[in-house]
Amino acid sequence: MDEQFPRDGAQAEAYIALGSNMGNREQLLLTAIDLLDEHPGIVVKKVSGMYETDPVGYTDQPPFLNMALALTTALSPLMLLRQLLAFEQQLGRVRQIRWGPRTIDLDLLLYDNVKMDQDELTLPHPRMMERSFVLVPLHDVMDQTHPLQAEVSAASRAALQDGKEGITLWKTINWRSASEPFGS
Ligand code: GSY
Repeated sequence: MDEQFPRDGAQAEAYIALGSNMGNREQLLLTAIDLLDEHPGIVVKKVSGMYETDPVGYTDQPPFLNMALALTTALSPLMLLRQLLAFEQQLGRVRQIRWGPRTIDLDLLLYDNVKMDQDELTLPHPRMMERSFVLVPLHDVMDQTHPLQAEVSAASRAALQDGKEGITLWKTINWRSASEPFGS
């Protein structure tokens, strides 16, 4: 599929998860958003709140800041993934332990309705529906008509209601195109 991209200027809709728990977490996340939006093949459409979240998995590490973005892109899924990895490197990504602290994580969650399972990339992201730290911010930016919207909405509400997931809204972000729908 990848060779067909970019598809004559057509824009795909994609969702990205961001996380940081090392260094200046807030600045790293905001710089990552700027880098994405400055890329000629990417337009950031919506930016979630910034959530502080208890670490999941390997718990002996500092809390994360997590966010999600909705964007449109002329890049293929693999091109977008590789660009995310390049931005991680540019931001000086550090991760000493596999599930441990990291300066910046940029994960491709969804790309249109693409389903793929390759060594380099699986779509939708295979663990996204199990992770409240992904679902809560994703709910902020997900298009109302997206096929997963109802599921993401229910999971997000449940995670915030019982308070057990350790997710709190840390900051709201005033992104300039925050209210523009995908089509604009
Ligand atoms: O890509 C996931 C990195 N990560 C996170 C995270 O982003 N947030 C929280 N709360 N826990 C995490 N554990 C891992 S690994």
